[in-house]
Amino acid sequence: MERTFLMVKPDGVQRNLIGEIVGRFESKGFQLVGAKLMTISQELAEQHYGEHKERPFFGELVDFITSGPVFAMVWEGENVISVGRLMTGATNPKESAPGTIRGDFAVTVGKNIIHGSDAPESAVREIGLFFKEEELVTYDKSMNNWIN
Ligand code: FUP
Repeated sequence: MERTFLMVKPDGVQRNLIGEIVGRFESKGFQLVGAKLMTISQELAEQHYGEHKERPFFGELVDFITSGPVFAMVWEGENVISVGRLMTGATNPKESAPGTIRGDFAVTVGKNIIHGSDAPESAVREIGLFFKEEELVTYDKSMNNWIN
């Protein structure tokens, strides 16, 4: 089953959007397999955003993502990488459609609430950067009945 890395950025945590974002992915039908509230180190930020190293906004990007706690998650499900990107919306909130997370909650490109892996290779890389294998939980909800 496909997995992706999603992260509520410091602006999303500050604006109390963790529950809203987790709720959208749960309601859609994806399964949470790992999650933690954490502060990103300078080193991890530079690794995570390594592809943007030469871009003029790199310094600001690293400063922002290390400026406060983030909520890092791994989600599992059919096409969760591409569907997760659709639910997240375009990078620039000026272009992200209403109904997407960025379209509904963000205004500026630097502070766009959520990160989501953009391809299978980046999902594997990012999950590996943020989580140890033993922090991810594989479970089948249909195998138990915890409600009754
Ligand atoms: P996304 O995959 O949608 O998060 O977008 P990118 O990987 O292209 O960019 C990563 C982050 O860099 C964005 F979330 C915001 C920031 N960024 C800027 O600040 N300015 C830009 O012109 C492009 C990206």
